[in-house]
Amino acid sequence: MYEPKAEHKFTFGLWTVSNVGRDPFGEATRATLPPVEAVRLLAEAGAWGVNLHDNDLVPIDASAAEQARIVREFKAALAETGLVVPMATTNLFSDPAFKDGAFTSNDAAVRAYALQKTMRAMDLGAELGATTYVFWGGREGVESDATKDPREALRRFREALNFLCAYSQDQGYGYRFALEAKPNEPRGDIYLPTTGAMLGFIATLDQPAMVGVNPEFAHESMAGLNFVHAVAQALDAGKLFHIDLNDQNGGRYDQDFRFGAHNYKQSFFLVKLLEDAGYAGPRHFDAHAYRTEDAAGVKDFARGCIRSYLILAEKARQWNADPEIQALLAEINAPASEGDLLAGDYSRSRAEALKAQPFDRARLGARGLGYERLDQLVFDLLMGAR
Ligand code: GLT
Ligand code: MN
Ligand code: MN
Repeated sequence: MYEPKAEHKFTFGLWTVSNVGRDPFGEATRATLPPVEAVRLLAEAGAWGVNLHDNDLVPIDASAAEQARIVREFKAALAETGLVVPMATTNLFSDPAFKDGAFTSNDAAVRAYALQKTMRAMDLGAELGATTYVFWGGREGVESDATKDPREALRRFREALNFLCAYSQDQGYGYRFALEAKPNEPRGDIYLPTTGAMLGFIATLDQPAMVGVNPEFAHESMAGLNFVHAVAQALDAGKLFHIDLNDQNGGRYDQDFRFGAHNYKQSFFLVKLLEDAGYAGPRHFDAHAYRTEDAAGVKDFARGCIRSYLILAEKARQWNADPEIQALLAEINAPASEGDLLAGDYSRSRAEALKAQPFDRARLGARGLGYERLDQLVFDLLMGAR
């Protein structure tokens, strides 16, 4: 019943299952998992694809010959397992060269290097078959606004994206770009901190149609925002090009927990939103196993992400088929005679009619809406009491 299928497009970042459990206070608790082994682990866990940063696969200082060998071996593992690479991205945050940002750095040499590194990583992604290219500007920010002009930073970021859109077209790669927001960490403040901010920024680019968003559950939650609403806005704008599924307990450090680990209710409404909307893109898990886990625990983690999604998708189907729930929803949305006043486009006569319409304000305010009963049914459904 909870078997993943190709149509679900479950993917993981190479960096997720390869996470070694290092944190700011402690060293690695797991051995490095070579990319080829990560691919095998993901195939066993039921994934459809694997996504990567350039340096998840090819070390930053690899020679051309080393890169060729690594890519050859990786492709062999893909062929052996049937996994695909639908998304690629650039590591523009680990190397000390990017300590003050990549595309928004004050140093023109760093900005130029970031463009070069991204073009090369786009070449690599295209070679592996990727069609989505993610931009997470982890270092694009500041600790102090004394150090960078925020309007200049936006201008630099825009110029870089415009250049790279043109590069993708010039090479015939057919990439769609997906911008990923995060409010902070590793910078004190990261520019364009929310999905909504990204959506506003996209409209200022040379080729907005090529660019959408990659919202992440943990990142929106760190900002205290409702992730389901952020994803809904992206869907409404036709801009949900990719999604980073994971979990997060409130406004803390970026926890990147296993999908479904913490916010059962939000996760349910997120899955219901994606399923009801017919979202057809990859369902990408950008999470990692607890630092307590060994290799077997990492596999449990990966399986858990997929299983939780499938269970919640089944719950969403149950919700849509439940007569009591659907009757309540029908009641909430029942057409009232006043609804006619809202039908159709603006006209002067419609405006006049609406202005003249009497409303029983006290009755509107006094009416109970039955949301307690409905919301309890969410709990009952999720806890298996239905
Ligand atoms: C990094 C970050 C993620 C981004 C990845 C893409 S890298 O792990 O925490 O949220 O999606 O660059
Ligand atoms: Mn992410
Ligand atoms: Mn994260």
